Amino acid sequence: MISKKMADALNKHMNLELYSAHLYLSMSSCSNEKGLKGAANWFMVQYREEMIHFMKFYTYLIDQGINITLPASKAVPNSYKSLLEMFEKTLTHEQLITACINDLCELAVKDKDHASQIFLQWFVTEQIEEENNDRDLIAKLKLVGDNGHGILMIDGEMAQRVFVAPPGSPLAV
Ligand code: OFO
Repeated sequence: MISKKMADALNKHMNLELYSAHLYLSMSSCSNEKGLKGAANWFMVQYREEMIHFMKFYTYLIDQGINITLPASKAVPNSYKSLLEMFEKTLTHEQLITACINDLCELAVKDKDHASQIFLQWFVTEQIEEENNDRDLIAKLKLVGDNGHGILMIDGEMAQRVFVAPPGSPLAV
């Protein structure tokens, strides 16, 4: 059993994970429009990862006997001037997610809610990787600047990204 305050906070964050999924699906579409098929693949994989994050929160809340609420989704941007801008926005968004996860962890500690503390640990670790991936790509994109050949090389690397569902993760598209 978890407190109402904890359930509400987890439910709110669950919806933010769904927003993340929509944000990256839109970035996939924008990359495609720019002819960057590798980046489109990278963001599609990211979208699928975010759906797993969303489903992890959903399943945890359901397993705790909570009836979840899904408010109307907020519209996501669908226009970016460059791939660098997309990754700068991605890093900023992931830093927000990290801060929210940290707040949830603090609430779980205050509540002496050991189950939620354990549940949230996976996300604490995941956020290190998420931010690090974005920083790496920003650094590479800054190195090549406006050089089309360089951008296409990075796009080629991004085409290699493959979606791998974490073991035991709930079903997601
Ligand atoms: Fe991108 O980690 Fe979930 O939101």
